[in-house]
Amino acid sequence: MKTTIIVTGAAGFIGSHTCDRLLVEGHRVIGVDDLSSGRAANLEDASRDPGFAFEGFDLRAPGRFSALVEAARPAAIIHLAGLVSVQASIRDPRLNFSLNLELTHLVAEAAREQAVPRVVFASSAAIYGDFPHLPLREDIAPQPLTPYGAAKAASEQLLLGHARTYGFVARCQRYFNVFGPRQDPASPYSGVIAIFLDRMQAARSPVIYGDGGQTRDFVAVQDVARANVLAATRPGLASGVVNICSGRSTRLNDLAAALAAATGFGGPVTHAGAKPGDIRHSAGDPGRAREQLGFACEWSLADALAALAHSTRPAVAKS
Ligand code: UD2
Repeated sequence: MKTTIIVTGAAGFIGSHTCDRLLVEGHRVIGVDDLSSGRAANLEDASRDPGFAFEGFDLRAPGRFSALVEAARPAAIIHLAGLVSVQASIRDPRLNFSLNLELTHLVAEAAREQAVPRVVFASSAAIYGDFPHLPLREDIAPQPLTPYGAAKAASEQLLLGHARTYGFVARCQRYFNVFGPRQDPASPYSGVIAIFLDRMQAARSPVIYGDGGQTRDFVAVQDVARANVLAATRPGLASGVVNICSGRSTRLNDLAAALAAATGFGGPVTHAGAKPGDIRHSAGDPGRAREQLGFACEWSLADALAALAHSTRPAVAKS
């Protein structure tokens, strides 16, 4: 059934792909974003679709979000707005509290007041901290190591509690290492794939922190967007928490080699000291998302990297 869905953080990396996917499936989409970190250019495709409307305001503006939800009567809110940088949450825990917990409460309240049937939330593998036994399963008790992870864990509980008390469905999506088109490589804290790709396309050596033996579970943003749409629209879902991951572990050294192959980069890879606090291994168990959402990744890492390298215009070589 085609419905109206509100997406917060619509102009962000995951948000814009989620809007695109909803529109492809024929839903009406209202994207909300204050453009503080999201970019209007990310919504170029969506904006050409008559089913898309954009609302540019800060979710904390008094009464604005609630009024929008009241007018739109959405079948679901997909709440993706937040502070995306783990390092920024350590530098500024107050900002993290406001953007990664207060906003969640505001969205939960709007869902309660306007009887929205479903809320989908952008949670993170960061809630697991450095749990040593892999793959990571959803029933592990959260042990976040940063304000970012703690706010994500608290937001999950806040939403699930509101959902139980007031009778809506809350779906918490624990994203692993998401990558793909529109991920901004400019910040030193952006995803490793965006950074490596940017450097290799400018004929600059990527820098691997540590020995490169650390592993991550990389998931393509197009798959994440599809998982968000399933969480928002699949009939009969109860509240729950799922990993959004591939279930595959990739060593950083292998990632660098695969990206070199995809870009034709022939230069050396540089190594630097390991990042303090860097998690050694991370891999999620994708089983529960398969059971509950009918979700499995469609993109292999190799195909997604090749498509990404192909679609990204090489940057002008930097000195
Ligand atoms: C990811 C998430 C973060 C949080 C965390 C939870 C991203 C971008 N970040 O952090 O939001 O959920 O997981 O555990 O998905 N690296 C290099 N060279 C570089 C950049 C990175 O070697 O130029 C290494 C880095 O030290 C790490 C790996 O690449 O070992 C992945 O780094 P990342 O920043 O992409 O993501 P991660 O796992 O630290």
